[in-house]
Amino acid sequence: MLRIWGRVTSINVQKVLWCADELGLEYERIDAGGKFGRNDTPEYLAMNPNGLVPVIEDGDFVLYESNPIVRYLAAREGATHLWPADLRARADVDRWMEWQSTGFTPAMWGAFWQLVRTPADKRDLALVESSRAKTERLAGILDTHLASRRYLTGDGFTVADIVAGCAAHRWLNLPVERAPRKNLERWYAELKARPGAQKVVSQAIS
Ligand SMILES: N[C@@H](CCC(=O)N[C@@H](CS)C(=O)NCC(=O)O)C(=O)O
Repeated sequence: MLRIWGRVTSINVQKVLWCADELGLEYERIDAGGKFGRNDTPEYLAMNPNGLVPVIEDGDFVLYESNPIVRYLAAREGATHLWPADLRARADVDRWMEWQSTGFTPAMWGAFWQLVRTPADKRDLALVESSRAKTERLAGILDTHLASRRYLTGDGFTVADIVAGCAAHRWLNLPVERAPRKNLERWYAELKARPGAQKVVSQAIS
């Protein structure tokens, strides 16, 4: 059976769980990372020398990096509705996955770390504000993009919506001021209603 290593509170583990649930996969999940530790043992580092979660084991195949894991699982199941076979459609999905992992999530990291993981008397509020402002700009891009599309790449839900949806869940639940974003909020509400999203959207950000 597919084995997924990682705590459910990790945004990168959440992507994998959401994808596996969309695909109706059976899996065993093992808590690792954060308060569970385990990700610094020699056994774990042999699977992922970065010591980060998630990692999957699919038989003797081991893979780390959440977005490639999500693509691997969709391809393994032949789920071309989630990760298209068509070259250009797939490039569009990949582009939004990259945008999530190199832009949207890193932008909100400072605000997240300070407001969720740092005691109130030790917070760097300038860092919160610069992170908030950077993320607001990107949320504006997402909102404009979603004005003319149901999902990130058009009419169909794809793995791009899964990974950006995990990031949106974090952003929309951070205790910061946000401009109203009607299209982004409509899209997030639709994602939130999906059975596959429940493990993610039921998590308070932590
Ligand atoms: N690029 C990696 C990043 C993985 C990552 O940063 N994971 C974090 C949790 S979101 C982690 O393992 N942190 C250490 C810990 O949880 O102990 C991916 O997408 O899988």
